[in-house]
Amino acid sequence: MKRILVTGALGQIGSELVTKLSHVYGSENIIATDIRPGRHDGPFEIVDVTDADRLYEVAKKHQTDTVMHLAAMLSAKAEEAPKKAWDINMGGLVNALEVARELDLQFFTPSSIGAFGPSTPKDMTPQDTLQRPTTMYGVNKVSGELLCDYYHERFGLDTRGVRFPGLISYVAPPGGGTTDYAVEIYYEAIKHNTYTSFIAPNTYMDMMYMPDALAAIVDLMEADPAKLKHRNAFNIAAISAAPEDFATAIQRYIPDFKLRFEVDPMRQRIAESWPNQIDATAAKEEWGFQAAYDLDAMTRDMLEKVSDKMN
Ligand code: AKB
Repeated sequence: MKRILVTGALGQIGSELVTKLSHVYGSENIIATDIRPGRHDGPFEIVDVTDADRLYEVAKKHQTDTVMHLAAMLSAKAEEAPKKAWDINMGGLVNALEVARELDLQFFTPSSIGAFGPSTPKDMTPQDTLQRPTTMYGVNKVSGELLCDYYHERFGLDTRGVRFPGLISYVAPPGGGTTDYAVEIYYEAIKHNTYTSFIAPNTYMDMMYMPDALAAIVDLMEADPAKLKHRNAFNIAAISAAPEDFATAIQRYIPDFKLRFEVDPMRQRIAESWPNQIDATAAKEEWGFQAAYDLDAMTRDMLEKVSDKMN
């Protein structure tokens, strides 16, 4: 039985991942940690990932065998405070990797479509390609991928990761990303029948519904290591969409929904530096990745769940 420590457990991914892992492995085996107080049915500990000693102490105390390191600043926030983002994203990652090395733990951390840049091929972006991102978040993600591969090669650590698209969910809000519009649009559709997008029309980015993202983490971590040619990090993809595609999908259920635009130049610049659609062939071949939700299935579920939440 696994004993999994999750950092950033109260964030957008963490809050749902802890629930999913609790179902799969038992809540008593999931050690949820975050910088602020919170709770789940199993152990919860306050951990600042920039404090290496505290991270080590908590991992050891709970006899952890796996770390899922999620605590990070997202792209838009990182662009506003680049040095702070470096300290949290890279400092936290190297601390978590060191704890994994010292205690010999399996290791997962997410990369992102943000690990690509303007010189990367934009359509069907290959698994192995040019990665020259122009954002601090992207620099952190590429460095993180390399660092995780380094720990695997140099120390034999079982590090694994995926490049997440923009993740869409209704449980916890995303914190300062470029793809956040794709979550906000559903809340505003339910509340006000209208949404003003900070991303311009015809700006395509990869998106994924949270249940597919969570299944991908569990499946990759359970995959036979002998089959993995890649490690950090696999392209995974489900939906490639622009704001007007979300509007059209929502209008099937809310016909008078209106989409307006007020473009935020900083987030638009980030979005334009990312791919339109990445190629997930390596993830499919090496560990059987398959997304279940397309734009319509996700929209139907999001509208239902967000409206239940509001009532
Ligand atoms: C962001 O927009 O920063 C994230 C991501 C794609 O990594 N959602």
